Order: sequence, then structure tokens, then C-alpha cells
Amino acid sequence: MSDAKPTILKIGGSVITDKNGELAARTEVINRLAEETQKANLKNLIIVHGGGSFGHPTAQKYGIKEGLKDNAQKVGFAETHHVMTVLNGLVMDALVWHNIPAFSVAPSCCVVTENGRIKLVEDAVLKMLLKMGFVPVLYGDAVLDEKLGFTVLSGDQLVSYLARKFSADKIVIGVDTDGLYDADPKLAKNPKLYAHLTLSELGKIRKKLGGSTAADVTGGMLGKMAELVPAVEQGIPVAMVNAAKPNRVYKALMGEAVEGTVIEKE
Ligand code: IP8
Repeated sequence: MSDAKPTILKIGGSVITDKNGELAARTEVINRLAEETQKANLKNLIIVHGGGSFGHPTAQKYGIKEGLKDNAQKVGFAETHHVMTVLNGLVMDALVWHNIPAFSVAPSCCVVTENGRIKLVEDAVLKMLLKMGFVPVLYGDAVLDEKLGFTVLSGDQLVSYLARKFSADKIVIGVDTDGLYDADPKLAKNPKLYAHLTLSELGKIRKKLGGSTAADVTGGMLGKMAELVPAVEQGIPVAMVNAAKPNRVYKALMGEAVEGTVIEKE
């Protein structure tokens, strides 16, 4: 039994899938991340993964995020959840075969949102799993929504909620860049990586980048950060590292020095 504060690990969908493909999992990356998680051997861990080329194309095809407008979308809601369970199955395969007591918890079965924001969470099972030393594994999912009928719940909103709910020790975000840059690292010539940011520095960067041409991708990153701000405000630090590169997630889980961006309250 454990009452220690959990670490929350988010693995981005763009790391574990090929976003240019459809239903294209990167099983070798999933395996390596399972190996790093096993090596870190944390006593109290929650894992959340994103949708990548599984959840996003299907959700987009049927307009799931915008809610129920037409009965024909219902099969799309079912399909979006289903493809997420398929990706989750691959993640679970790797974790369990690496001897990690990982246990899959479908967000759609314990979370209801209101206009896309988490409204209700049945967390009895989660609490008990944590207390017993299991590693709950959740993911971005198609969920029921009190106002919209249904919508898409991002893994990042879930991470922020869980971190605050369970007073997490830290959040590790595994993405496919080295961290948070002052410009889109995939487009800019000499982007500068922020090694450490306080919340007020993060606020300033957001304004600075507001009108930049890189708004889309960087906006995605900043959108991610915006979701995490309430957790940082509560004193929970966030480490953003490149999960596509070996050992970065391991080092971040262990609290070792690693290339990436740390965001702290002050
Ligand atoms: O990749 C979205 O989760 P995310 C999941 O964490 C779906 O934003 C169903 C698109």
C-alpha cells in the first residue's frame, strides 16, 4: 500500500504513433518507453497517453469534439473510443510484458465533461489502484458530455486534473521535440530552447509568440502548457522532454538533469 505522491507521465500521441499515417503505431518506441519506465521503477506512477494517428483522424472525420448533432456521428463516437482502446492495448502490452503492474482505465467510463471541461470523475477505482501500487494507464478519449452529448477529452486536460486531484509530485510530459522553444523548432533556423521557465515567464512568452508564423505548432505546445498551468500554480513542476530520444523520459522520471524544459511556479 502506498500513500506517496504520484508522478504523472504523459506520452504524446506524436511520439508513439506516426501522425502522417493512419492507425500507425511506433511499437519500437512504445517498447523503449516501457523499458525506461520499468528501469525507473517508481512506486507511485500514473501514465496518460495521447491519440496520435489513432484518435485524431477518426474524431476529426466525425466531428466528435464539436458534439452530437446527427445520429450518424454515433458510430464515429464508438469508433473513436475503440481505436483509442486499440492504441492503449499496444501500450498496455509493452508495459505488462516489462513486468509493470499497469492497469488500463478508460476515461470514457469514469469521466463526464461539460462543454469539453471535466465535470465528473468516478475515481474510486483509480484511488484504490494507486493505493495498492498499480500503475493506472489512461488516455485521451471520446467521452460523454452533459451539454454536447459527447466530445474529445485531451490527455493533457486529464493529466492536469489528475495531478491536482492526487497532489502529484511532478508531471513529466514526453513530446517529440526537445522541449519548449521560442519558435517552432521544425521550421525556425536557430530556435532557442527554454531550459527553465516560471509561470510569469511562460505568460510573457505566450504574448510574444501570439502573432508568430509558428503559431500553429507552437500554439499547440502553448495550448498544452495552458492546460497544465493550473497544476503548476498548485506547486506541481512540469518537465517537458523529448520522448523520441532514448533515456530522456527515464532521467526526467528519476529527477536527474536532462535536456528539456522545466516549468515551475516561481
Ligand atoms: O492526443 C486526444 O488525446 P490527445 C484523443 O492527448 C482523441 O489530445 C480521441 C483524439
